Amino acid sequence: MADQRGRVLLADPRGYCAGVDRAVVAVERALEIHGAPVYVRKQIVHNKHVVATLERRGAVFVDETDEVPEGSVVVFSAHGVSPVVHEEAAARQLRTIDATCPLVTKVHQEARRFARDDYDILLIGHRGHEEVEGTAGEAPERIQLVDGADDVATVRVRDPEKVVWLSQTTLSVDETLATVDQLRHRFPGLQSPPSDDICYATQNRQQAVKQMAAECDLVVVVGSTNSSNSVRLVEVALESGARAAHLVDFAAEIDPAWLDGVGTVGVTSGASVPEVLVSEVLDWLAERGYPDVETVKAAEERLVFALPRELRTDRPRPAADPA
Ligand code: 0K2
Ligand code: SF4
Repeated sequence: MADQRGRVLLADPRGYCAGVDRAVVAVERALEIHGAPVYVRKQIVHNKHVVATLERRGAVFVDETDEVPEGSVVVFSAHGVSPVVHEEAAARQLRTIDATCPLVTKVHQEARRFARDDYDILLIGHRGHEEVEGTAGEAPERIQLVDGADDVATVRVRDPEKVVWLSQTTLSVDETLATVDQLRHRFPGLQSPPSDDICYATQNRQQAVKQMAAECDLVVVVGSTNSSNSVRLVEVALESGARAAHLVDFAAEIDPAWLDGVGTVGVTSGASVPEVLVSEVLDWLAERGYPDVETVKAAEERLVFALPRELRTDRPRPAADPA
């Protein structure tokens, strides 16, 4: 038990975004309508607790559609899938529910449009991330992935006047702008996407962390290690002046030694993180001498997406389920 009385700065917004809420509710609704098992291709969102909770309710997570018995119900995750995955599912007569976030679908549409107009597309994102695989699959012959400085240096285009950059939705805003600058140095005619590909939720969560980081001796980010947007919050905290920052899935993963000499702790969570996990972190901190919580507000979020059309009924949406 720490003997000092410290304070907590709590980022707002944090946690569930509109696309994650929709995707989690989609699996819950599919279970209500169709009964268990409902198959889900990949993790519906990148959060251990959400996946474990849905598994207990009867969701079965698989890596690929060929693991789903013919004719079964399968939900596609919030991160999106390439057209090939839709084709594979149709070939196996799977009943698909597409929980791709509409803001990811928007990037897919941009990719299709620029490919149709014969552009070379430089997709900034993390190699191997499901969202990038889905987006790149829209036009594999036109899209090249840019993941870091090596790719910036080696990427080749057919016509430097006909090249556009797009991005993954959950990147660091500042790092992406730096990458675009480097790309534009090589290709001055590089065009930008018609609207931001890094989504509102990613931007707002990073902004809230930036606002509080300089005051924080420690920032605790709640999120899973495979959650791109959550990992970015740790990086943003450190770049913005926090003395230390750590990612944890659960309060029990916090090392009490991290509190040594700490007066102010920042707390936030990634877009795939249910609020119950943040509450547990706040309780853990209160028990150790950090009972005072001040909110640091960066933006108001009111966006709500309709459920995937395969699940729409006249019934109103239930309030966000913390899973
Ligand atoms: O941040 P990631 O893209 O790895 O994904 P999650 O942690 O599942 O967050 C939700 C974003 C889903 C799509 O953009
Ligand atoms: Fe959609 Fe952004 Fe949430 Fe991803 S992080 S699901 S793009 S709102």
